[in-house]
Amino acid sequence: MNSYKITTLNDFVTLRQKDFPYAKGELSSLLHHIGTAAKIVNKKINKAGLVDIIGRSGEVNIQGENQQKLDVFADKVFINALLASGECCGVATEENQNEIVFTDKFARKGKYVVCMDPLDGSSNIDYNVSVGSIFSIYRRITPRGEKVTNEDFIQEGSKQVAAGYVIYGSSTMLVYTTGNGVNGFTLDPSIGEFCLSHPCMRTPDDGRIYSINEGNYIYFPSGIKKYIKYCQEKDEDTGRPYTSRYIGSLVSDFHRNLLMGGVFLYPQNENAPEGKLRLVYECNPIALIAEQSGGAASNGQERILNIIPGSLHQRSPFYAGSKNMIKKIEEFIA
Ligand code: AHM
Ligand code: MG
Repeated sequence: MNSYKITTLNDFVTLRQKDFPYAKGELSSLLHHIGTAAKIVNKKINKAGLVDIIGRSGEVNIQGENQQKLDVFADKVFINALLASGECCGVATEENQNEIVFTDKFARKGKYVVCMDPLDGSSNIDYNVSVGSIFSIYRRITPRGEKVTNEDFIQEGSKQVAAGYVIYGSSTMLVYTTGNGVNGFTLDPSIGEFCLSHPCMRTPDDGRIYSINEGNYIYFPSGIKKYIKYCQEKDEDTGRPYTSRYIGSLVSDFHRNLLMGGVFLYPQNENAPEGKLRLVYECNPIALIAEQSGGAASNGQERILNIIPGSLHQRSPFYAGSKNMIKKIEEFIA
């Protein structure tokens, strides 16, 4: 093997274009622009703790720009990158009540819409905890050249043509799928490129980690309470008791479990009767990654990717990870 050879994200998406016989490179261009936006957001996140210091000195930040909240910053960076790609005709994000319709004549011809959470878990930033960006790409339903409408953004998750996330952690990674397996790329800061580090990611069928905010225990449905007790029981055959790990940052919790085997749970509870996470731009993209790596994702009753969203910011109970663990959770809920 040639140890000097690296495969960058851009090399990889271009190579993979051949997997789609009719692809003309539009999706590759879109993924390339998402990668660029992620690098800009990454740079800003790395400086998060310095913002006040810089602001106080009065030397930089006279415009007040550094004070901008990071989730608003990330939102703007991703939207601008998607507009610049020329392949995207509209974006829906957690930060905006309604979908953003790109009206210029090039963007209107774009084939794709993107739904995203530009900075998930942003309440963790002040404490130097990992956060993420989550994205989901659909082919538009409305004809090219026209303005996109709400129906383009609320398609069922199984219609996603690509999905992924960026994790801003001890290193920064971009993980994505186009429905043909999952691949992970680590940002090499010295060259400013995402490099293929985790080809063909597979998650174990069984895991030993459960990730849930147990502080909400008394509010959980009884099936979930019983499942938690099951995780804590001793049973040598299944390796129980399991280990509990919960960061409170979906991308980080999911990513760890993807690599190690485990399950992420965010059930409905008395305070959040539909759960907390948003179906369109949090659950669906993570669900596609889960399935494409050999895992599963469910709302407790049915496959996440089969749910037809009623609205952009709809919430859903969410369980994702190792497939036998998801099956077990569904049994407990039933
Ligand atoms: P956000 O979109 O407002 O950042 O919230 C989503 C985050 C997820 O990353 C995480 O899984 C969850 O909220 C944690 O919620 P909780 O603090 O209720 O456990
Ligand atoms: Mg979020």
